[in-house]
Amino acid sequence: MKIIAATNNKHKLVELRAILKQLGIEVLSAADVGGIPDVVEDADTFVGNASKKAIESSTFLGMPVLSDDSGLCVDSLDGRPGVFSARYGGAGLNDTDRCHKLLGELKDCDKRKAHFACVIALADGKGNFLGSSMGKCQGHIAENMTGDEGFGYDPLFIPDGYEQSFAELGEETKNSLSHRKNALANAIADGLFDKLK
Ligand code: ITT
Repeated sequence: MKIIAATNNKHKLVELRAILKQLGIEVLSAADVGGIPDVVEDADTFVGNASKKAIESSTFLGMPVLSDDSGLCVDSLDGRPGVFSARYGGAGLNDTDRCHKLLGELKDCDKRKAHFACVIALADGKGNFLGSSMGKCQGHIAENMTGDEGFGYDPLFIPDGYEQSFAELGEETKNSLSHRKNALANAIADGLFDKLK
């Protein structure tokens, strides 16, 4: 089976491809099909944004599409940056700037519990929204950035059961336990991909 990932984030694409390859699903990029227009992510939930991205992109392409809306939720910040993870601190910041901003907000704070969340949504390109599934990965925010793999907040996030950040643990370990892996596993268990057959 082939499906297009409606994402402009090349790191997500690499992870989605690696995880779904093991399940026999080939992931095409937006570039592979000539590009897709940007979707305005103005919903206030991961489900809302993921659904919007899947519906608008599949309608534009007339092809089956998978979308991913994800972010980092920090308990002591009432779940921030959450759905605003990609825009935390405003436009013009890069991933490293955003990590520093988060470390600044958590300065002297010993309550560092956090989780990554990911919602995978599917639409069939024939006007049907096929549903969405969420996955989470629990952990905590490190005192400093470590590691150089991955993207986004990976240098700060230490998953439960480990002592290294996602950026230190690397792709294979991250993809075996991440929020994205769990969301895809749930989407498969929920039968979303079966609706495309
Ligand atoms: P698309 O909407 O085009 O898919 P995006 O990067 O804008 O790309 P989101 O709106 O879902 O995607 O924002 C997700 C942000 O959350 C992402 O830019 C990272 O800052 C963070 N994030 C999500 N998953 C992550 C992961 O696995 N590791 C590190 N940071 C992650």
